Amino acid sequence: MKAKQFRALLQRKGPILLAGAHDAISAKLVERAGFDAVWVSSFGLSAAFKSMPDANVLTMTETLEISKNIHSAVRIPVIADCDNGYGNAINVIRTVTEFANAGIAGISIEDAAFPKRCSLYPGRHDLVSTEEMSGRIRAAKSACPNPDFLLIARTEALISGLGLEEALKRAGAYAQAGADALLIHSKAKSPQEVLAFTKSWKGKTPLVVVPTMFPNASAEELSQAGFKVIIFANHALRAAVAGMRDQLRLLRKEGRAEVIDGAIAPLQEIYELVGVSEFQAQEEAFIPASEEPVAACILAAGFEENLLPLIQDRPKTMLEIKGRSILERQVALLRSVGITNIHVVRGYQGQAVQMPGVQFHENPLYETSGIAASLFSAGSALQGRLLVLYGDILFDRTILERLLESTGEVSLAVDRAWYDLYRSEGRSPEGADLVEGAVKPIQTHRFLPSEESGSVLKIGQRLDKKDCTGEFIGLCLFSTEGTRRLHQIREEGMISPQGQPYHEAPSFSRASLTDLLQEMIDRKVPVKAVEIYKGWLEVDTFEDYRRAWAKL
Ligand code: SPV
Ligand code: MG
Repeated sequence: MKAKQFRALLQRKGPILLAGAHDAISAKLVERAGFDAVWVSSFGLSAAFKSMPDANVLTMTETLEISKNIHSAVRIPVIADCDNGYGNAINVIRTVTEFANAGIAGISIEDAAFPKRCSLYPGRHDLVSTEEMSGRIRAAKSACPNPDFLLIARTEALISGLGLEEALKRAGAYAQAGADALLIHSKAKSPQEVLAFTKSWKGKTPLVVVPTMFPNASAEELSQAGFKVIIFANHALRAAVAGMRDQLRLLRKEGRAEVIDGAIAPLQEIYELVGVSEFQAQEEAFIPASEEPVAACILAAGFEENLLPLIQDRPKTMLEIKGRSILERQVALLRSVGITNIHVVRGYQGQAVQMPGVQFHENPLYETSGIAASLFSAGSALQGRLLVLYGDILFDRTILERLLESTGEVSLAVDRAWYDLYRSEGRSPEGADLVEGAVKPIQTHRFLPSEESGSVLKIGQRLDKKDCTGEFIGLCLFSTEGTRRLHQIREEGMISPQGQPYHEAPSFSRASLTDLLQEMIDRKVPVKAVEIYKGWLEVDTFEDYRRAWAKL
């Protein structure tokens, strides 16, 4: 396909411009700069891949591997520099077959003897005979599995000082042997030598030039003179070396990365080049969100005066409803969706909280601290994907399943029914954790949870109800990144001055979960609302407890 693409370029008017690449990312930049095709430069590969001279030190298979990487990274055709074909006609047969089968558009082989030395190096440049090279070309053409594959025959006659006549003679013989294009290489300091060649050349085979040593010659000028393909062979490599050399020196000297920030590609550019957004879309499409195990932390330390004497000898979470405590019901539900790493934070009447197979943490300061402090009592158990829930709520399994499917950094189960209650009856449950969402719901008598979860703008108990869109039910999921941010807030909160209000709390140590969530929102951590409609209850009062009995 790419071989055909290159053939089409040959039919187009004007020159075909190639730039050399030494790896996949430099090839991508060649493509983005608008070049027609990529030149896989043996000079560039030897330097970048091995930091060795361009002297047949890279094997055919090494060159093939890198050429394949480059080919996969770009949509434009790739022409690989295969030196002298790595040996005689038999080696050339294998080379051409492998490169053509790999989808490379074409290769160049030169008449330098094996092992070759880079054309630009001073010193001797031995060539094989015209007959030997013609045999290699015939072998390549007869063995090539793709008729569109381009075989560039390159003569080093000018490089080795054999002169114009020899260059013309060899070029003619190579065209005769079946070459699809002829590269006339020169290391003269001016384009005169190659221009003299085109003046005398009478053949029809397209000509290729590499203007490294005569950089003042423009593509336009070379094209006018008769060159169809112009290869800027090593400029990307040299640009990269100059950039790395200068910025590394400066970085070493200053010891602070900021000093070179303006001179290096932003991370976003690298992400974009390597396709991070496609990668994320694939992750979302093909990797189940639940693959990373979820830990759960049940916050059951608090004391609720309203519920005395019911909770005289046990905390709320141990209240029995039809023979099973709230905690037992929660743990059974969590296990039913595969969550087995379960932590419970105890405080008030802690000794009464018992449950096989869960891990306990203590908040001895439950009387004077907030829910956030209870959460942080679980310490290093707060790791990876983390579900956090109040110890006094009961909820439907589907709510839990929907929350676990959410891919946000922080996802809250938010009951939309609150909105309908408030709008129609002007009522809001005492002490409800209110949520202001980015998307205002429409009040209707029917409801279908939105597949998309909207952002949470504000959360707290003292928000203006007119702006609120739902109630946080006390069940939320943190992604691994969300949990990391939670720890960051904890560390910073611990060293913040005491006695200063923290969102709605009088201080950080008395903060509730909603204060932590508001802090996350303020820090631009994406907090999403997973919309639900009823299907849960909280046991905060006698009335709640009575209702729980009636409902279950
Ligand atoms: C290359 O880029 O590897 C070439 C061109 O073959 S030159 O380095 O000028 O020989
Ligand atoms: Mg080369």
